[in-house]
Amino acid sequence: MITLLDYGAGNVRSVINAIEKLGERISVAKTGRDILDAEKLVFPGVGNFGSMMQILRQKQFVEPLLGYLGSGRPFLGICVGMQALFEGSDEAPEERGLGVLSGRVKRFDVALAVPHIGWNGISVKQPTGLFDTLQGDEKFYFVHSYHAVADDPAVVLTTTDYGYPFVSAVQKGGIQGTQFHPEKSGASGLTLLENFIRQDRRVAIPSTCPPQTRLAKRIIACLDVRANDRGDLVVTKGDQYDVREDGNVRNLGKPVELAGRYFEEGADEITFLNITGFRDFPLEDMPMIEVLKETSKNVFVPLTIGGGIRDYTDKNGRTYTALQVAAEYFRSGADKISIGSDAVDVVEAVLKTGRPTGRSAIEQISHVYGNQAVVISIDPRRVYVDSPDQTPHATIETAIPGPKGQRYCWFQCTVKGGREGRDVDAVTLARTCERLGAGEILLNCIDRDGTNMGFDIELINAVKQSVSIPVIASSGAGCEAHFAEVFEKTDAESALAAGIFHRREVPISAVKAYLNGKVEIRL
Ligand code: 1PR
Repeated sequence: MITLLDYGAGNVRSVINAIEKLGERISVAKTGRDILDAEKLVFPGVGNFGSMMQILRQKQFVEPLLGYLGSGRPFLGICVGMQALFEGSDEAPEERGLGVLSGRVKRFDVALAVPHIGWNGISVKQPTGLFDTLQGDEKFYFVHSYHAVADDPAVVLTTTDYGYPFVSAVQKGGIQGTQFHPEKSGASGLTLLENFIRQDRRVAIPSTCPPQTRLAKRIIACLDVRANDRGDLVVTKGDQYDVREDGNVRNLGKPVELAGRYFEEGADEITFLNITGFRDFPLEDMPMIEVLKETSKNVFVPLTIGGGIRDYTDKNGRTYTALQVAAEYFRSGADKISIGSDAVDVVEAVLKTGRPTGRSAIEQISHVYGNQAVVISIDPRRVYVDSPDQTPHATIETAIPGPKGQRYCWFQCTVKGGREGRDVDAVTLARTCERLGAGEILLNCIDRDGTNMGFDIELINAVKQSVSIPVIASSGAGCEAHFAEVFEKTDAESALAAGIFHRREVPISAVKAYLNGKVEIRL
């Protein structure tokens, strides 16, 4: 029996699902007594270090936790749950950590995108049962802006490189912790969790740990989901956002089934976009939540969900906040939420008044769940001009001239699935959202969507060069070479595709086989 410490933030469902998948029973600790009585305790932490410690104190969990940690029984802290073991964190300098390991948690100080998001390797430094039957060259899923700096090298179980080596797992007696998410790390992560659960594994250093690790470029499968005209929830796919063919919504499959297939085929992440979320409110109409719950039972890579994340008042006058919508998604198995139309409204308001309100969905959700949980989905289209002084927007000189031979363009943000253009450009939107607390940009492109022409390299470079958070290149992938092109010609951290995967034109495994040896990927 595993006891899970749930302090109420983030995606504990994935951890529960992973443990249950391994055939183990799990109970959620409701009181300090439950913690003290646990046989094996798992503490998944997500979000902000300060909020986590405050909630632990409010719930009077700190003393029981310290009691348990002193008992020598098995403990596994995940992500911020591992960071909690240290004395404190620069993320919330006023909050004390548990202090069972000496050292502090610091923000990444690197000339690379922060948060560190994606699949990276580990170098195991001391014998352990956690990696039994693994080779040591596997990659695990990370998503964090802060990392632990341990005073005592003897507690460092693994290091990972991201600009410099950082502590990616710790071990001291029965206490173990991983900065990465085993519950989101596919088959390797499940093996690690099983090794923890069984506690009877061969203690050793895996044979093929790399001396230096590398972050992989991610390949993401995207499922645009909506109800068709018969009311069934289907995965659809547009041509430049038009999802109808002969008057009917294209039906490319069932969301849960398709997500399961992509997990098996090696997708590094799966994104669901509720593309009619701008008019259907997710908490009134629950099928997307069910999709998420069902998917997360069998899919052990990160799940992002977007569509309809905004404040909302229903017909009875009841008001819901974007934070409540996001909370429901996280509870149902999402690791990240993505905000589209609402981000454009917020940025327009910030540009008008010159300052953030602190109350936008981006600010509120990132404050509670951490920046890494907030993705901004941008739906831009090109607007051509003859010269940059014809528009106040950020323009580029383009190698793809406009219909009248125009050599400059800007990338206009749209809302409501491309139906409405706004007076904001994608570069300004991305930069402003980063300032508000977004952790990643999902950069679609209406001009390329569904065309199989390849990614819009100029758009991706324009946005990527203006932010320091990771960028997901999206729209237009038509063959394996397009993925190589986007990683060679831009610094995008990941590439997303839909149509070619849904239509089985190019399997994810073929993309990875093509990239192997050219760019770092997770095989
Ligand atoms: O505005 O917060 O409610 O979120 C709605 C979300 O739904 C946004 O993220 C928006 O991008 C998405 N969306 C709305 N309408 C459509 C549509 O297609 N009619 N889909 C839509 C966006 C674009 C990509 C697509 C790639 C790859 N789809 O996600 O998957 O372009 O496609 P490809 O590889 O076939 O070229 P809100």
